[in-house]
Amino acid sequence: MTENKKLLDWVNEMAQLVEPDRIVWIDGSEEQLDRLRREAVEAGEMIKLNEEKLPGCFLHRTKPNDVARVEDRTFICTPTEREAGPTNHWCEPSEMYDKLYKIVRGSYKGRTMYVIPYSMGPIGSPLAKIGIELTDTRYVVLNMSIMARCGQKVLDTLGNGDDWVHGLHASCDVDPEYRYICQFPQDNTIISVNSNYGGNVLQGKKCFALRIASYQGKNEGWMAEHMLILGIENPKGEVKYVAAAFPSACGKTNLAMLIPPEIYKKQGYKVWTVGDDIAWMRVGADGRLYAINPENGFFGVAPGTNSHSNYNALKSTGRDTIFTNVALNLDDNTVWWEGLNQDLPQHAIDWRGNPWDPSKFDKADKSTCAAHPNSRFTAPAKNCPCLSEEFDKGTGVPISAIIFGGRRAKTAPLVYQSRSWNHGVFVGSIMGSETTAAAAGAVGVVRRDPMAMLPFCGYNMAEYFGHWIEMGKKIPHQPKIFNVNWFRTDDEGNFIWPGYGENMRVLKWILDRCEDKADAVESPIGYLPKAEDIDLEGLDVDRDTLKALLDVDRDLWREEVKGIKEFYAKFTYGFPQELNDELATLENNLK
Ligand code: GTP
Ligand code: SPV
Ligand code: MN
Repeated sequence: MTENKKLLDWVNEMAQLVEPDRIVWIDGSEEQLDRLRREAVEAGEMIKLNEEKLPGCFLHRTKPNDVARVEDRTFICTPTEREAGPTNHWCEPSEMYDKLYKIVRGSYKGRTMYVIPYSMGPIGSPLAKIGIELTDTRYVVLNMSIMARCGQKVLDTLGNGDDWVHGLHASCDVDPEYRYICQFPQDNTIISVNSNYGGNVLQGKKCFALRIASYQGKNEGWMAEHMLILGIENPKGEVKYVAAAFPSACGKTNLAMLIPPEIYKKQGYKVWTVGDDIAWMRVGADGRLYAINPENGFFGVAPGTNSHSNYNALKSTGRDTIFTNVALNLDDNTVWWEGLNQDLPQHAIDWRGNPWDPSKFDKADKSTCAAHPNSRFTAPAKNCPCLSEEFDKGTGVPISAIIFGGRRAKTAPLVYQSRSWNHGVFVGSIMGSETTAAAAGAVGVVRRDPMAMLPFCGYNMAEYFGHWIEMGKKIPHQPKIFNVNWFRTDDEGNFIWPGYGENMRVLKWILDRCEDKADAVESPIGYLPKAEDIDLEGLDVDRDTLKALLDVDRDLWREEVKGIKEFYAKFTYGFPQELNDELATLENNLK
């Protein structure tokens, strides 16, 4: 399939290490994928679902100990600890290679090595980059084939080049004690072992497109971000694009596929999805910031997805989709998860593979759920009814606004705008959010997650902040930077803002601000909308509630400043003075 000597040598070298019985190169053909699907079903790795209702769809269950990313076992391996920085786990590369090689040595015995050539970004796009992942797991091959462009065409594009990310995945015994997700940015190398969960082993996604790519972006003058990209078409047919960074399981997929409320639909507004998780952004010849989505599919959170909350996501999962850790509805051999509908399946198998008793289901107790809270679907992007025409072009879309956001029960208002690029970088750097089931560990604890990149920045985060500041200087027509919070709660803990499609009302204000069409009021934290400038027509939210959603509580923000100082104190080397200045301004504004 290739005559690339460096590539062939590397595959051989790795094969000698892991000792597979055979090597299979993934060519990207439907025949080959179909054979792998059949084998996976025969081996009990996947369950074929109802062909009439869910054509081409399969269910897979991971081991119960392997259902989310493992941040405490994720390492950035650089010669010095300083390069990885205070927010990453670090290990010296040769030490980690030794450790990993011991774990994987001979681990493919009796198994097949699959060689997956993949492109992040449309093949041949000047913004795309190539990776080769070696894996012993059909599930990884089949997921990668949805999430990235894979096969012979990628090898043809690579030719005899040597610019590709080297990836080795070994499932070993899926033993959490020996689970490691390691990035070696200087070597363009990723090794993940003892896991089969998406974010750990679909290496094109978080390992490459964020951790390795963020490092490449810093060196090459571009940005790799944990951001959705969406286009909003106005009644005149003009499309403006925004990119938004929310932490894991905080609403990127939902916002990316939003359906505008009736009042906007009537006027002719439309929303187009470019990406739901990752954006690669570069300054274009016209001085604007251009973004591509390097992925080719959606690895989305299943629970809560339904025809009302996210019709387009649900539609995207209607065919050729792999479901992971959702429930199996035995009545019609389809899938179910909490929030899909109100009809609890009467005969179902839960995500662990055990019979599920609907009478014991208690919404408040996650252990009674049929689907795991971080169960996911892997769906081809081309299934999405609102996929942007720009998706496959690879030239990127110009970004008018960058939006940060997280889950904050109280502090952050529904929306505010930064006063400048540097202030916007500050707003991104102080992002806090309540943790979710997307990563192993406690759920619902507020933690700092700057730019939603805490688990994904492949180098020292202080330098990453510096890179943001530097990028601002290189973008003649900078996007405006905003912060949103869909998750404010009342005293009973209920969300005040209806969210989902209604978020369009906030996006509208954001776009109006970008075009100088909407007013704002100054506050200690930045510009806030006037309550009358957010359209509430057709919504069961009154002006007073909206005012409460926009309220900036000075006492809470003074507490917030303390938290930010504590967080900033972690950083010494490379921390930009601009952010300390912004912090001083905020503190001063709150006096
Ligand atoms: P990753 O794939 O982990 O990076 O997550 P994501 O940011 O794409 O998250 P996603 O859109 O899948 O949302 C995850 C959770 O947030 C689901 O439980 C949604 O129901 C919930 N959610 C999304 N948008 C809103 C909103 O506007 N309001 C509220 N209250 N919940 C929302
Ligand atoms: C996230 O956790 O941010 C995800 C899912 O998008 S995973 O690919 O598992 O990282
Ligand atoms: Mn994500």
